[in-house]
Amino acid sequence: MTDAPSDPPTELPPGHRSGFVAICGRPNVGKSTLLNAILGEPLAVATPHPQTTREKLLGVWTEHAFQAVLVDTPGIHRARSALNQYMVGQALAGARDVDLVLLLVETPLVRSAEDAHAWQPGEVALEALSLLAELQRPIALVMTKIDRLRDRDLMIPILQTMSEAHPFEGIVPTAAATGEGLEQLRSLVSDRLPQGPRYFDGESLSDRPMRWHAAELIRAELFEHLREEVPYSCAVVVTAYNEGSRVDRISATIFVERPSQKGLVIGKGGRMIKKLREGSQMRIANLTGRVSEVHLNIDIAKNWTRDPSKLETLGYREEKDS
Ligand SMILES: Nc1nc2c(ncn2[C@@H]2O[C@H](COP(=O)(O)OP(=O)(O)OP(=O)(O)O)[C@@H](O)[C@H]2O)c(=O)[nH]1
Ligand SMILES: [Mg+2]
Repeated sequence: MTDAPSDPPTELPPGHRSGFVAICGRPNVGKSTLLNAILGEPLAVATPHPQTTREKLLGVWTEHAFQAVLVDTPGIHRARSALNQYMVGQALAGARDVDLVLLLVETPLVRSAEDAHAWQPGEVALEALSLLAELQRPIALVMTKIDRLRDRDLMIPILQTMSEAHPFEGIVPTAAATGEGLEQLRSLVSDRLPQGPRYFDGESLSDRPMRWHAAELIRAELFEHLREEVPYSCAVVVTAYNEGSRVDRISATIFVERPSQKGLVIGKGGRMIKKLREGSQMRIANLTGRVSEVHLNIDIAKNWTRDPSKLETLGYREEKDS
């Protein structure tokens, strides 16, 4: 993970800090939401469904005194299919060689002091922690979604239990939804970055091209409108992205695994595909600030989630250097 520093050091204040910070944890704990809350932009797709994020994404957090390159990662879980194994591989690749790993753990919804004292992290969370610990990078614990806990005193025994699981660099309770804890997280991150120049210019927000983000935003629409396994069986490939002065024109193909899913994506009288197209246009416009016109095709890539060579054709490729 090395990019040539792009700003002349003279423009930066003395003692400027910079580095990579991975955002890791089980699926659905709020990793992408936290990245978006820190950056103040809907850069990473976040949905109520676990295993939304499939690939790592760099989100560049630039302040005067530091630049933290945040790495949003897929949830670490027990993976069976080729797609799920790719996702966990992406998560661990995202945490390799970083300056700090943020391990996100969802605040349990305990209702009494007794429950809070008895609470233990789940097996999958502990497995995620041990996989990350093997990378031998410093790990800080970020408890997420504390806004859902009515009695904040119940947090004390929970933090005590978590602090016994690993010698964390720090522990911060947060709620990306309300902004709680983000200032404390900012201090924790900036204090732990080494001194150094910026990796990206101050204007960059993401390492991914707009066509990648467009495909992600179309996937977000699939998660919003389609049920059960259907969004998990979909891959989106942007085949053309023409950026105009006022309107961006985007063509994309949605690949499903089975012919029956094609009918669900099109919907009765084409109503679903119309809804997906309109929603995608709104989401893309929201990120770019320009009007977007989306054209969607649908195709079948039979059982692609289980076939490593089809994953590659659909763009899910391991980078050579990670
Ligand atoms: N109440 C509350 N909900 C939150 C908060 N942060 C995230 N969520 C919700 O938790 C769900 C999952 O959020 P994501 O950001 O997609 O979680 P993730 O860890 O990126 O999930 P994967 O990519 O699937 O691993 C969404 O419905 C979010 O709105 C929070 O601070 N408070
Ligand atoms: Mg995510």
